[in-house]
Amino acid sequence: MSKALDGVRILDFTHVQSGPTCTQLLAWFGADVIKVERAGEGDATRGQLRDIPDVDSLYFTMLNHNKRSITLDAKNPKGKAVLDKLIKNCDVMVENFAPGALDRMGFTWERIQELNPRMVVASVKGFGPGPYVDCKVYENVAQCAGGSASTTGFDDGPPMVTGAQIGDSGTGLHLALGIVAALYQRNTTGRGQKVLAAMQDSVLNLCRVKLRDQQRLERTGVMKEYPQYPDQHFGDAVPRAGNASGGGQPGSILKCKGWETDPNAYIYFITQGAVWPAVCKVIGEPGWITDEAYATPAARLLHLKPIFARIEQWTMTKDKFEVMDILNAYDIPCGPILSMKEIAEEPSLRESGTIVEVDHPTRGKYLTVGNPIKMSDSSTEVTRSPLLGEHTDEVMAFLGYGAEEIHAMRDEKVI
Ligand code: CAO
Repeated sequence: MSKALDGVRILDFTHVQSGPTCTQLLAWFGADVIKVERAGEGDATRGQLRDIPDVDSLYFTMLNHNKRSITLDAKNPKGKAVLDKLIKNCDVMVENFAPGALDRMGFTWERIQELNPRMVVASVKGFGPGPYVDCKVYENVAQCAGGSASTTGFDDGPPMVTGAQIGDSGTGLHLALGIVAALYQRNTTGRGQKVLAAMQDSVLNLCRVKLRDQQRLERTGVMKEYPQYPDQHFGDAVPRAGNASGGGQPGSILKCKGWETDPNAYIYFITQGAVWPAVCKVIGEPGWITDEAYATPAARLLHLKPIFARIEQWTMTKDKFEVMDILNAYDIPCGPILSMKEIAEEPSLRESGTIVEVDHPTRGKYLTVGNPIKMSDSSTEVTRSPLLGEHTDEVMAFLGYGAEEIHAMRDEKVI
């Protein structure tokens, strides 16, 4: 079977998480991704959070599948000459160095265009143009600067970061879309272009509904589906909403049987208007179907806390999977809180290729998250991440270097 991005060659100058997520996706869609790493050291994540001594970490392996790796000192003149050739032979360069690093290496946009006017140059940076443009940024900084932390957590607690890596992997996803769009536009213009995904912007895009709420709050002074309503005061900025859905269908995380000892014995329960009568019947409150205080969504907004407390009395009598089975029979939207252990062991996720077991020559077998995007005409086979410089010789040979030159450059630590 062919792949969506067959024939696209990527110069992958990325490291850590944000850039590598992007190029891994492109590799899963069939692009030939050549990861360029510093000779001797490689991507810093190879050695970070190691669980086995001297073996590439899971941090690295889980972000760099289906790629080739070459080592190169991009600050050495001979290394720069190799990069020139790579630029001429690739369609896309993806990088997430600190601001200005690529220019300092001598690879400005103008220089890259001179070498290959068709090249798409895609960058992740912490911030777009503005006061923080020169800052180095990691995941949680982006979550804080993009509006996520101020709107996550509970009203009586501090701002909170989330486990989902919306700053890094979220930005990598945005960048991948920009690259594919730029390649599509190149079909008509014949030109490459610069593509920028700033981590602050990507987080904010994922927090779009909170900017919606900011404006609703400014207009009306109150947000009736937030837990602060009706008893507490609203300030001038969107407050943290705990586990409230914050959307048009009120929801909450409720305890299930076993919550005293199992930190994940909970379910997310949504009281969608259309199934309110079913909710009332299931929890044993049929009178609430017609009771004026509960009968309409607007009336219920005044009583969400006691409503969820009553529903929780019911969910606490069942385990989360029993609750799920019972509610699904009535089309009541709900979701069990799944631990990573439960997810790793879930057979359906293995069958769909969302969780994949990969074999690695020095690590052995490990689990990873496969391609979350499934395509009917471009399947994904997840292959292990490359060892440092594993493909240097073959890529150098492809660029026209002979065995002796490769040997000499290795002796000089250029590659
Ligand atoms: N050969 C020679 N030099 C190389 C090289 C190579 N193959 N690869 C990298 N380098 C050099 C860079 O040119 C840079 O040199 P200068 O400082 O002289 O310009 C140096 O290595 C360090 O690069 P860096 O500043 O990008 O790396 P860092 O570890 O100091 O910072 C990070 C890391 C992530 C904070 C920074 O790269 C950054 O802000 N990136 C943009 C935002 C981003 O992607 N953040 C997400 C990271 S994932 O959590």
